[in-house]
Amino acid sequence: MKDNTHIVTIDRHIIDQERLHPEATGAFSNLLTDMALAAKIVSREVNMAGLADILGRVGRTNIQGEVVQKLDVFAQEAIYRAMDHTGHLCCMVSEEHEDFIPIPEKFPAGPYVLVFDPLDGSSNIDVNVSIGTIFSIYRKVTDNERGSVEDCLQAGREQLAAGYVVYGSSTMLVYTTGSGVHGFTLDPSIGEFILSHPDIQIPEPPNRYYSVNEAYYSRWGKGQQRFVDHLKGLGDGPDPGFSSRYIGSLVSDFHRTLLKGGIFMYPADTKSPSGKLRLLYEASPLAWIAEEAGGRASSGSRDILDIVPEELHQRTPLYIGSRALVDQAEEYLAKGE
Ligand code: P6P
Repeated sequence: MKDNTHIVTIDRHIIDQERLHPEATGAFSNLLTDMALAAKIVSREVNMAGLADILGRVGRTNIQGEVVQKLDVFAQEAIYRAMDHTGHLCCMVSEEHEDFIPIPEKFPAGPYVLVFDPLDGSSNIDVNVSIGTIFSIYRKVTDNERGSVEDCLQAGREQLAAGYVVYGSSTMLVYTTGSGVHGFTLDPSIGEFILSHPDIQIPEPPNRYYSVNEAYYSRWGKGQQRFVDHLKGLGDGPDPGFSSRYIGSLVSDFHRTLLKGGIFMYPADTKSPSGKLRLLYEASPLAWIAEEAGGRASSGSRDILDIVPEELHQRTPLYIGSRALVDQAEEYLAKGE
């Protein structure tokens, strides 16, 4: 059992991780620290959202006379402003922006690229369901000082860091830089992310959870239908004894899958032939985290991490979680009819 009695902040952990890489300059560590700062800012605002009506802030100007932004716009701005002046990034990609986001000329540029979904699942805020931020860091691949789309269109295997923040009953930041997956819980009383989940591994054998929106059953291919039928005990052989969990918030459904095991699926269907989720800033970061935690992530036919994006907001079907279940999903999909 790991000794969890000592208190490790995320800043300390990032420095300790940096020491595993003698060639590190500290720039990369600063990026992660800045991301943690942005997460604290977003967490404060998300947790106030429930009070927005009471405080008279929704859809009107707030007591400071400021026009209140939608939370996902707020999250976008908070991350952008925490990262744009650091001198470590050459450009960014956000779910909120059609094109890649250059670093303002007034700020120095650096060798890294940040891709992120500032607030995934924000439609769930009104009903107090957890939502999240997903991010990933790459090294630029061109000589273009201020970055280019080419620097952003990299396969997930090229990631240097990947992480997410889940704004739930507590705010957690989970990240990997290739040396395991580590979870930190925000202590708002001291404004610090404290290491609470060191070296996360997807449990084996997994809890028997499957997670998919079954309302789309009629739109799925035969292989997908038969896989879910199997998980429900409607296929051949004995009932495998699964339970269904679907929150409808990717970060929350993934976080549960990471800590408990099972499989999360967002399949392709006749309405969304490439699925709904985005490859660059949703599937790839979570896929690396899943692999680092002993699991797997697939498009249904190939590893998510091997897919080279052709456009910034490219979608992909996603099967992620316990390795054996992702493998099994691929087998059913390959059998098809
Ligand atoms: P559906 C939230 O809108 C989101 O982008 C993800 O967080 C979530 O996994 C998915 O959509 C839910 O989509 O079609 O099941 O409502």
